[in-house]
Amino acid sequence: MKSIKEIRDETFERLGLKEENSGVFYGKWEKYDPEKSIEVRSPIDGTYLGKVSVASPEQYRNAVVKMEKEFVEWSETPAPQRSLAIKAIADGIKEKKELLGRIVSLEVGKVTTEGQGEIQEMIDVGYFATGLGRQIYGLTMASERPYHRLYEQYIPLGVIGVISAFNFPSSVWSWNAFIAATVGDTVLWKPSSKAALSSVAVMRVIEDIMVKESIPGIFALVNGRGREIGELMAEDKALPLISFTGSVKTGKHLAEKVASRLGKTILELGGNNCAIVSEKADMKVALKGVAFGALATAGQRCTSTRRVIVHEKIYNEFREKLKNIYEKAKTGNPLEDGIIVGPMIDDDAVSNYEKAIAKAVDQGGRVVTGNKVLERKKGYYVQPTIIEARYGMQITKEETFAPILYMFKYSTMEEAMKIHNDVPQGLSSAMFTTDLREEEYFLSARGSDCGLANINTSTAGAEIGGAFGGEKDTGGGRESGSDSWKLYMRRQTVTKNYGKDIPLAQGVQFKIE
Ligand code: UN1
Repeated sequence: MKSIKEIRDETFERLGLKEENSGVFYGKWEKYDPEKSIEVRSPIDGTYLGKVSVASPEQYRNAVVKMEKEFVEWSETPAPQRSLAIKAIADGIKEKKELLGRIVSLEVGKVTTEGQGEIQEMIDVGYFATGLGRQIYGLTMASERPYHRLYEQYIPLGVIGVISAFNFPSSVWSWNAFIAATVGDTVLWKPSSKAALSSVAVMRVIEDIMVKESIPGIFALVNGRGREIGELMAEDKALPLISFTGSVKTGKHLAEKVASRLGKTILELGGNNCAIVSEKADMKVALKGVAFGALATAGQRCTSTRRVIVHEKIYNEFREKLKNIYEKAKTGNPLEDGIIVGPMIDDDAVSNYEKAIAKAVDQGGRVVTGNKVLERKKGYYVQPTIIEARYGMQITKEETFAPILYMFKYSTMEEAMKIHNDVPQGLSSAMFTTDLREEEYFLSARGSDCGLANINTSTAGAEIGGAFGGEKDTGGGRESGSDSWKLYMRRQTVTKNYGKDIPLAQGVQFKIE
């Protein structure tokens, strides 16, 4: 097995990355600034990966102005043509999938298949956007007046701000950017400062494709801290919409700021996703679904399964079988074959893991397996943990970005649903059952209160074709598939009179002669 340094060198060379990279791009790359840079180390073993310089307020402004300028022509380019540009970008990313996935793995510690999956998600949404270019529909209504036409049209908003999180450092940007660009917007991206390198790699690949295919410079990248660049974006009237993925706390702050200037937001905030396992579940399917949801990305997905509610009749059997899976699941270098659980993103994440378990035990929880920090100097590794919990424990209502799974027991569907919904967050949910009535209960108004509901599959790992997002503290936003594109446009109701008089609506008379 090659060292992380060797893998880094090879991948950097093939992608044209340097040790010191500018993290600011708007049609051209700003010069690397050693005074303002982020040092990137791999959470796999602490290997130094390189540096990425961040945007100054002035560079930020330049990037916004450039995106405003590009918007004028881009918004007038026919949508089917725009969507072909996105197709070319998706094709180009496909060619570099392996390399880009590796950068994601190196920087945020995803196991190989998940790093590759992340890039696949970009390609998928790119092809979704390709079709969308010919499906931007509005409705035509019957007018109450003679010789009148009443319909709605969708018009691009302008420059869209995207603030993405470390855990999906490229795909969540593409959910927003590829859809927004297809409908005619330009996009300014501020990635997480924990995933600066991935953003540079993605933008380098896209830049090459844009030059080759003569695609105008509709994407800008402004690396920087949330406190600086994020704040500038929140206050900036030039950004009619900001799509934000991250914590509830930051999301609320951002939403308030943007709302105070009457701007729009798409929020994808915390999740506290739960799976219900019925006594009528297919045990194999349920075990795999819950284990994947809880262990994938080391529990650092918004969609990670954090709670499981198991029917009392199969509770002990399920717990023991799941414990077995956990104890066999290998934790370690995510680029090695057979590793299921990679590292945590940083030392803070390890501390949060420790604190949450300590609180859970303090509040009456019992550790079934796990509760061990494996390494926190050369990389950040923890043992995935299962905790038997009781309904009402405060810690189980909070989102801890770590592989910690709380287990509950239930006897009736009413009871299961009560536990399930009694958390502030509402992103993803799952029910494992082969009983049609239970399934429909789960999907009814009395059932899951989340934006995503899964039957016999995991809370994590959504496809791009559906609208992605959640309710309550998750923020209510929707991104990616279905009709999420509407959020990147403004709806205009058009009334057209082609008659020789002006009849008024509601029969109102207006006599001036
Ligand atoms: C996230 O964690 O912010 O559904 C996004 C999933 C992925 C996306 C997660 N397709 O798990």
